[in-house]
Amino acid sequence: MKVAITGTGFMGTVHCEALKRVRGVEVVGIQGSTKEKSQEAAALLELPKAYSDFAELIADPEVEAVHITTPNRLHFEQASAALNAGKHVMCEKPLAMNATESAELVRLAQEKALAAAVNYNMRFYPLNLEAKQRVLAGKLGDIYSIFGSYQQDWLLYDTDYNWRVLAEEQGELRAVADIGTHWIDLVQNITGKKVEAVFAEVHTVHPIRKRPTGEVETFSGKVEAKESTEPIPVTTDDIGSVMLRFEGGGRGVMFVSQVTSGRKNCLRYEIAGSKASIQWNSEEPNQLWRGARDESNQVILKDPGLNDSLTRRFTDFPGGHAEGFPDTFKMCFRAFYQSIEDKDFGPNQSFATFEDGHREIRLCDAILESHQTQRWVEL
Ligand code: SOE
Repeated sequence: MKVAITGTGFMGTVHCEALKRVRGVEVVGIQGSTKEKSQEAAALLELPKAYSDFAELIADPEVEAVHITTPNRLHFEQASAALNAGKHVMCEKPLAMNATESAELVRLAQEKALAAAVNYNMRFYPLNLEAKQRVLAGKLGDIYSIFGSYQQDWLLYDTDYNWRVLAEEQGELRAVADIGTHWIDLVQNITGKKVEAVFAEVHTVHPIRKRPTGEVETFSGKVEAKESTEPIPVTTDDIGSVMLRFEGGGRGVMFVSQVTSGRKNCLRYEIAGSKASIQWNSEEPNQLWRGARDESNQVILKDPGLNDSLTRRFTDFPGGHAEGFPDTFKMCFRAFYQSIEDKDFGPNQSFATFEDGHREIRLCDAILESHQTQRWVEL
């Protein structure tokens, strides 16, 4: 399977390195915003082809699948063009800028009968798969509550800047859409329960940020000081609080923030059922806490020798050998390319499909509407 990547930022590199670790996949080229950027990235990542632009990439008959890792505003146009050119698509989240676009992508992928995924990679930490299996096997009982958070600190200061802070590049919601959708996708995937209604408030801590003149890579602000800046109005949220109602009656709360000192990339959930509860933290991903009322609590370790069969399919190292962020990409791509090999383009996949990506966008719309109207909004 020959693959090309569009986007040469943080995510382009992560995708390329992960793809090189997936059996049967060959990355043939990359494309950035200019020919020079494509060449620089191709040299750095040791890829044969540096495309001049996206049109050249999708016109390459050798390319069978495209990974989209560009800013959000390009996702719709690029995913549509790639599907129309007969390529399978793995798109970074969010799938598109609004629900009209994402609905159209769902339709197009079905019409073309191609594999179409959104990279909600968090699903592929082995212990999140273990959590899913435990819920499915009824070990938690009926789900009563789902709560947690996703917090980062890379946008803490008003001098922190990246394209994501701009509504025209990221979409109207930022913290909720950029990291909150990971949390919602993850807990929905683990519990099998979809969010039915939301009540939300979002908040912008820094309505004016100091934009450095020139481009700024995601997470790079702390190591690369910029001398010259200009003030820029920001409407996207730094913080979001969302109450959630899940299918089957479960209640939940999600808190997201990109301005929490010391929290680098910290997703936490606690899922409580009638028999037991589980809790997980992405900064210690190889441990899953299990709480029980009538027996001692436990810490379940990532260990293929002890974990469930689904977890084992997506775990490559023995217990005690930590697996983390880059491995989740490898495993997500493994599942994606397996579905292509199996010619299984249906909706029930272990990775997030375009349908899942579309639902996340509808959820963001509902969260924004709830914030604006200060009432519950149903999906
Ligand atoms: C930035 O907040 C970001 O890179 C997200 O866009 C990713 O989806 C998340 O994995 C890490 O943080």
